[in-house]
Amino acid sequence: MIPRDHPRYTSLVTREHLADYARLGIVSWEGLIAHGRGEAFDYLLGEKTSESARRSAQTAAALLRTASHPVISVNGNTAALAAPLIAHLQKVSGALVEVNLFHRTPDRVRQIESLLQSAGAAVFSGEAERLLPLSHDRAFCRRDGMYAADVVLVPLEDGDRCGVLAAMGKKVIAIDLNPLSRTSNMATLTVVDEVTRALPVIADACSSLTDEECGDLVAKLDNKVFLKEARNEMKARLCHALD
Ligand code: PTJ
Repeated sequence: MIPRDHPRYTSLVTREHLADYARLGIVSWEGLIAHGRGEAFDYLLGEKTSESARRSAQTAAALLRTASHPVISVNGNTAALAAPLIAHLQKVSGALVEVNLFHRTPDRVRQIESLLQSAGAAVFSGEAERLLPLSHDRAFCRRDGMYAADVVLVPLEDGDRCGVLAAMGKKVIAIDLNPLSRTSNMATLTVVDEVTRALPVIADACSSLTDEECGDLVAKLDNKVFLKEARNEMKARLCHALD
């Protein structure tokens, strides 16, 4: 239905894909709204990975590589957009993959776990308990999974769980196109990039960085600088467009 020569072909195909997954119940209806917000910020980034985002993605790899118990948290949008990329990142980082949902139902958890498994991920599943101090269902996680993690990667998140995980002493890596969001500002490190562009950069760096490079990147980590660079990137593009 979508003509290949449409100037917004990729964006339209992605929207259709997410709408299909929403009809299946994997993506929540609210997830479609979240995607639209992401698209607006991506427009301001020129829909490409900035130099600053590349460095933050490499730093994310360094955090995963130096972690003793890294966990990748997956929600409906991330599974629909990037299940094979999550499976690959798991292989090169050794992280656990655990489903954690805001709009949580047993059916959605099962569907998302099985989508990840068919993409090649080994999903850490089993009985989840209400372990995080949150009044909504993102509180559910596994005692030996996210609850015990020292580093948690949270693509496309809303801010309160990020704050809670950080307050528990965990290092939180967010992937979020919005450098102003609560998540971006509460995370230990934010990769301001589209999730399907960010994950391969993180995975490549997991494979290629030396231990020394990982140590240097972690020592230099300053999330405020990464966020400022992302805001400046957007500001420059906006000013250029308005000139
Ligand atoms: O599957 P569930 O039930 O766990 O629900 C997941 C959603 C996404 C609905 C839930 O986490 C949510 O409401 O998220 P928010 O609060 O809308 O935050 C999502 C953030 O991700 C926003 O800051 C968006 O700008 C950003 N975002 C959206 N799409 C992308 C993105 N960031 C990176 N890549 C994207 N493709």
